[in-house]
Amino acid sequence: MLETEALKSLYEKHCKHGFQYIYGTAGFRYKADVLDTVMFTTGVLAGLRSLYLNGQTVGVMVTASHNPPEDNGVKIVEPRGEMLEQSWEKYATELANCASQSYSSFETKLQELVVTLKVDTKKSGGIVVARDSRESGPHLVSAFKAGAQVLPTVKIIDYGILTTPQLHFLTSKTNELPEGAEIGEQLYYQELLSAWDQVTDLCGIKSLPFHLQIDAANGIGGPKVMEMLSQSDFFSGAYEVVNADWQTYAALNHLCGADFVKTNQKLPHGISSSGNQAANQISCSFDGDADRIVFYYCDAMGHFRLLDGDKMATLFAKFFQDLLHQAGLQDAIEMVAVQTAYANGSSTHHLEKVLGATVKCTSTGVKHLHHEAVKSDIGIYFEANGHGTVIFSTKFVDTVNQRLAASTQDISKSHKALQLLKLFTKLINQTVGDAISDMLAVLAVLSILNWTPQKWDQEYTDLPNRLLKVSVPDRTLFKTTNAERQLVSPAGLQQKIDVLVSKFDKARSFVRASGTEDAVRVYAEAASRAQADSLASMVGTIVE
Ligand code: 16G
Ligand code: ZN
Repeated sequence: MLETEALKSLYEKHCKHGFQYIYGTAGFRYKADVLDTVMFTTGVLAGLRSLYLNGQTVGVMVTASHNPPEDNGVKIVEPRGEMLEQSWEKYATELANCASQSYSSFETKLQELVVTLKVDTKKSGGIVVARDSRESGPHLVSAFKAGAQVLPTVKIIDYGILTTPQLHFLTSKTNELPEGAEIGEQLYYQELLSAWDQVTDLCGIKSLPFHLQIDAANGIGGPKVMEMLSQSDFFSGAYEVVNADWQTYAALNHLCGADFVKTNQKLPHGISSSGNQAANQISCSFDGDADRIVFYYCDAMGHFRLLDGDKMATLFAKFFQDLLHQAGLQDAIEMVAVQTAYANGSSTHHLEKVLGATVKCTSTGVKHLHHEAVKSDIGIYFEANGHGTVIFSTKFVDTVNQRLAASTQDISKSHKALQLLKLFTKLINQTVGDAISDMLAVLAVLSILNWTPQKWDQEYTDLPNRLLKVSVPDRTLFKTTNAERQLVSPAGLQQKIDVLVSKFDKARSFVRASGTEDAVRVYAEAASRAQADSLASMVGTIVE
């Protein structure tokens, strides 16, 4: 570790005083101009995490996802590509707030962490870092690197601009592949495209059954998906990317992108309803850092129809369930679908009652869903907003490999099902929700099932729902239980919500504090649009 004088000089160059930080749902996320200090301390903390994990490489992503262009943020990624171990969020918050107070407070906290965590600062470690396309990115990455220099034995690789899932993927590959292996963006494209080619070859799919429109939210997903698809003969002429203006900073997430489409339940800027009415047209929107995706189309009347995270979860559940049956693995392999309270009641009903799948509900935020999903052999997790993926256990991979080795009937249905199961473990980025990889996986499933967007949509009908954002004096007073479905504080509020809910048909409503904005969110669903709207507004009024 650096000597006091060098440490102090770096600190003084990068840290400012007075701001209070919290490591939230997806890391630190604020207006970019207050982030210098926390970037610096996150550099230190990422280094400590790597040393604590015996020198394994940790990842760091500088992004504020779907937030407006003036925001930014940072999050730490574990060596296998998962979100930072929860017990360390506290250390990240404490170190940032001490640095925000004074140099001596920062130094004391740093020494304390080194001792408490028994970190040997002479050993070597590694960090890979990347940023999304925001204007503040380069400056914040420099502050981060300055922090990482506090532990000079920790080596940093800067990948420049990447999507969030690419950074997760490369972090995991850095730890998995032998030293000297060529690791970079290209590896990501090759793995996905090679899985895609094998899936389509196996299933005799020669071309995409629809024309595909991709709304890239004017974020980093645009150039990355174009880079990948330009390397594929299969996709040649089959797609078009709109809102790909990632170098106009102010355009990021503006009137476009997954969050805009999901929240407003309408087409983004740049995509028109006329082109979307054809049965062979499907569109999708990424968010600003391309870790979320939603699909949509327009029906014959020109009405916008959303195919969100819930629809993706049910699509994958049906697909994998069928494959497990065809492969004779339905009893050997356990599958679970993980949702949050925001999942539409109809999707949960469809999963449980129609598909007979096991459904679990967790708090909002990928780390919670991921944590639950890893407990199963196939864990399908999606937030309604389009953030999610499918993860497969080691037992699953071993079982499929063993059965494949024992299966000699190359042309049988069960052999093909086993091959497909194996290929989907490669087509899907299991480290985190990934717009690009999820897009390929959905397109593959629709092509294999020979489903149009309409057919996919008709699997079940969403209950009308409404999401409201309510400003309150202190959102920290809103505490929940039962996977955020019930309030325990403020006292008595849940009872009032229950009374309102009982007045409507098929109704459900819950209230939780946002983890990314200074507000409280109210969700309501009911049998009709009018009922969902009234319930949301009534609950909104008693929350204020
Ligand atoms: C973050 C989460 C996202 C979640 C959202 C909820 C990650 C990587 N991202 O963006 O999954 O849906 O927060 O926001 O976990 P809210 O707490 O403001 O409602
Ligand atoms: Zn995102």
